[in-house]
Amino acid sequence: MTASQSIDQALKAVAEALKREPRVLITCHVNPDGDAIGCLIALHRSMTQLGADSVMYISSTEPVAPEWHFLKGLAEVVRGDPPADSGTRTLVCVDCGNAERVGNDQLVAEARRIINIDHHADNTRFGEINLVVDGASSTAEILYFILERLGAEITPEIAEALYTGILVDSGRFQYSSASPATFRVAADLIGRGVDHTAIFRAVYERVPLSKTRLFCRMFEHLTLALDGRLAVAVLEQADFDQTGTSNESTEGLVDNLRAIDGVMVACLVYARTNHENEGEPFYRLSLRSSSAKVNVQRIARLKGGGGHAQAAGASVSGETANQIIGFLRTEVGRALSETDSEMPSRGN
Ligand SMILES: [Mn+2]
Repeated sequence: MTASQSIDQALKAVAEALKREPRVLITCHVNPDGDAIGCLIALHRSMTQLGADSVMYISSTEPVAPEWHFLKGLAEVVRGDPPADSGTRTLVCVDCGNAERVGNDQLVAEARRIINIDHHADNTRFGEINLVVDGASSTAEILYFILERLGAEITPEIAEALYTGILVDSGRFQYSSASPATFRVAADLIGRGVDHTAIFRAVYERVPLSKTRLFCRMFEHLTLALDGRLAVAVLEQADFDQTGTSNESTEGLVDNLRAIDGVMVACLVYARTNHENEGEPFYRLSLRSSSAKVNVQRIARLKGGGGHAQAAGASVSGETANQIIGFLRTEVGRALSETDSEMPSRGN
């Protein structure tokens, strides 16, 4: 059986399962990005259209990054405590690599059934039904093919939500995960009324001045190591306080570190502005790699995190920023030397 045949069967199986679900609770990972929220809205609208009783839910209560505020339907998402009748609903997780990322262990433990739709290579297959396509640009791209098989009408609102997920997770169609299928899906969505220029402007060109100031702080605190191949920037609590920002303003910042000429691995280390353990150092690491040969997911996993080969993250408690930088030098150095040894002709 070819990979595409098995993906086709899995898409069909998920669509058939969703058709039979009268009551669903759709959720994604905590601190959601455009792919996660886009999928939440697109699937919710589709299930509602097909007659299901559907609720959208995100366990974290931190404000969603302003980049995603334009998405219609965001205000309908239940935050914090799940609805009282959650135990009677099938839990559908979109863009969520493992059960912990749902952010509510009890909800997962008590779910009557879990359907897991994702594109993270390290997805733990925690559902009863799992559709994980790790080569896909985004969960939104996978969802498009599910909705097609569900027979849902791709309304302009659904198209906009899916397009946003694809746009942001494919790095504006520039990452290697952007395949011919990605472009075909995007073209179809634009044909259905997506105003791609308006979405581009909403996501990338409405940057609050406060975030731009945080952006400047990031470059002020930049450290280059390993012959300029590792870029690390640290944002402390004071940087957020003095610029009037909080963690949601870090969305996309790390990509600007990776963009520096010569950088192969970029990491933004930032203090959590909303964590529960007041006073305890608690950093979030956002890692990016510019080469498929350097796998940052493996590095994130050493700190209990995960993600994709070229985009991953982790949370670290009980370490100083300097200790984290030391860890990154060691591990990125190791990963780079493995890459070097694979390329014996390198050197002139
Ligand atoms: Mn995603």
